[in-house]
Amino acid sequence: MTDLTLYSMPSSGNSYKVRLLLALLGQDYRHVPCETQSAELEQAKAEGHLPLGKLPALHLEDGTVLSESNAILWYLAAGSEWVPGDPLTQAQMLGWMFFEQNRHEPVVAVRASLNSYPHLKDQAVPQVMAELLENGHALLQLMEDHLQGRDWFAGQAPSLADIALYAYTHTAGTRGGFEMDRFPALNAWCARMAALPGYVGLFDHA
Ligand SMILES: N[C@@H](CCC(=O)N[C@@H](CS)C(=O)NCC(=O)O)C(=O)O
Repeated sequence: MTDLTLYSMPSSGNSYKVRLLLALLGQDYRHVPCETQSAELEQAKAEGHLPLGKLPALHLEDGTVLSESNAILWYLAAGSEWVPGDPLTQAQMLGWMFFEQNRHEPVVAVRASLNSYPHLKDQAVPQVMAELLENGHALLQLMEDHLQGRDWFAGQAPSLADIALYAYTHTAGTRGGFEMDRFPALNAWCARMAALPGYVGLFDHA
């Protein structure tokens, strides 16, 4: 994997997951930033660089394009320490990655988007924001409960589950307005993630 091009949205957690894994793996890549509402994003769509119309999209050396953030993580991490070796822990990791896309992202990330992107302000009506807040707190509590007595989401070491869940959890307070003081185990886990060798933050990219 020497010639990788990543189309990613700088402010998006789904895109950040991939940038974070690439950094943790020490893997070089060409970055094409396409922020929301930007000419670059429209151009990437018009030129066919985003087959599913969404970011992130990873272009491989042979021209193959991979979509869906968690599928891209799976491809990049194959054979690395980021995928547990035994099938049970691997299935637990995948379970948290599906949870992230099916339940966490549609609530935690959506509230952050409504809160922080000016073009979505019209949708950020009080009832919607209140429901997302309540539902998000319940999801974060599930994660908090799971982390009692354990450092990582699946198995004894950090895995793709941690990267997938970290992307939108670490900004749930600052961008989403969630009350993160309620979740000490989650906050400690976020600190462990940020201390990993090679870690980059959401906006630490070319
Ligand atoms: N399930 C997809 C979600 C991708 C997605 O919704 N990307 C958004 C940014 S978070 C996007 O490309 N938005 C630009 C647009 O819809 O025009 C993934 O995990 O990759």
